[in-house]
Amino acid sequence: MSRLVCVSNRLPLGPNPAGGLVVALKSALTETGGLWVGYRGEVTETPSDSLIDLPGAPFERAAFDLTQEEFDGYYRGYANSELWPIFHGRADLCDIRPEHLETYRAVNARIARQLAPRLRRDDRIWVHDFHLLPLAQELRRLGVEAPIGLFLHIPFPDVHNLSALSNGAEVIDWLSRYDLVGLQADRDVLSFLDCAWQLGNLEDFGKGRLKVNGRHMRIASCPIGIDAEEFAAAARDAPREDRLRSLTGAELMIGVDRLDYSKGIPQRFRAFQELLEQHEDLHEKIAFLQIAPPTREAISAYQVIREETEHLAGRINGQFATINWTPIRYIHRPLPRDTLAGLYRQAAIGLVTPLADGMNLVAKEYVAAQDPEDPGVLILSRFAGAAEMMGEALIINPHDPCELALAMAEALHMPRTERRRRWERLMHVVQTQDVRWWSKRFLSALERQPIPA
Ligand code: GDG
Repeated sequence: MSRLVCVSNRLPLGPNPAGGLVVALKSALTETGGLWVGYRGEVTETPSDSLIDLPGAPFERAAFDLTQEEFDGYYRGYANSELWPIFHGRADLCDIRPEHLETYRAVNARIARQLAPRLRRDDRIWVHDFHLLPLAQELRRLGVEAPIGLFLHIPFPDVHNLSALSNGAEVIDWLSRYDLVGLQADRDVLSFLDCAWQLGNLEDFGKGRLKVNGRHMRIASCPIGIDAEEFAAAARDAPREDRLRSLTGAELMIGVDRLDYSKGIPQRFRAFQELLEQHEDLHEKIAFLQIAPPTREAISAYQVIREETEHLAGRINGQFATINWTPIRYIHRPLPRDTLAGLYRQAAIGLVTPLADGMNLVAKEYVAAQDPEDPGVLILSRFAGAAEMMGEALIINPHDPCELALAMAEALHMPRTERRRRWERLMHVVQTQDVRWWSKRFLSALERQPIPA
């Protein structure tokens, strides 16, 4: 069996709570073994010439360094202030600067130079996400011949958004150097084909086989999953003291998201306000817990979303709170994973309402955490990749506060038989399309080399 080499921006280090990518990849690599290459998470004055080995995990780990200037241009700049907003349909939040792109290209070229000597001829190389789009091009320049695949964890933009980048056509060219590009959902595959058609030179041979800018490649939809059994067990076994003790007869509604403008947190707060305005009978009967750990705080769009979120929470609480009831509890800190699992299980409603999201693992975690006898209801945005396979959730448009408020009321009143019927179907999807299914699906597609037409 050939060795699996994963490359991602961050390595899983330290006690910090992981984002979706790290959670998923950690389970995949623990299963197969292999090498994981990524950034160590601290800036250095002079980056080391070669990768630094970090023992102490069930798989090999090797890190690259970044200087402050590289971090600012590659990570904070091009990746998070250009690609992230563009790929989430928010060209208006983009901060386009030529020096970001230059640093992004240079950092990818250096990662490739450091990685190439560590590679074996029969490795399979699995690159992750939008930080590393040019990596295949750079590795090929250095003569690496092993199969290279990219999995993009975020949505693929439509052509209008991609064209708002200064180098939209170059993005398509970067992707054409991979043997396989895996995307979260069918809608992303369609967007990729449209962009490749309009900004590149596309020949489509069907069944995911393409020739883009003269190079043969495959494209596939590979929806990411979770370790459903492990998560269900964590929820069952969560210490009772981690549960919310002060509910006093109210139903719990929960949201868990990095505080990112793509996650639709203010929209969700406004819908809750609408619900409380329309239904006085629900006052003191529903408690909304929003866990929103900080992320990318140095970027101004994230400071704006934090201010908006905190302002709204304060205003809504001021409007409706009683001496015995605080409608919104907002926690701007990460909680331990086991505590989260227990809270999901306790919650009658899971709120997942992004404006754009590659998949959204919280939707799957919420379902896995439920008590089969008395499961809660998932409310899910139709703009999350998860909506393609989780149609038994209450699917909503997060931009419409009235529709979302109606779904909250419907979920609160849904009879147990219907809750169970919906949950069983959702749980079946979460269990069968889990994280192992996802990595097998991607890696077996990577092994099938494109057949030149
Ligand atoms: C990207 C894509 C795609 C959150 N708060 C805490 C905490 N979390 C964990 C959740 C979940 C993960 O972080 C978030 O995953 P998501 O999928 O919701 O979102 P992104 O971080 O944006 O991930 C996304 C994903 O990659 C995988 O491909 O689904 O679309 O954007 O696991 O539970 N964990 C802990 N404390 C917290 O406070 N411990």
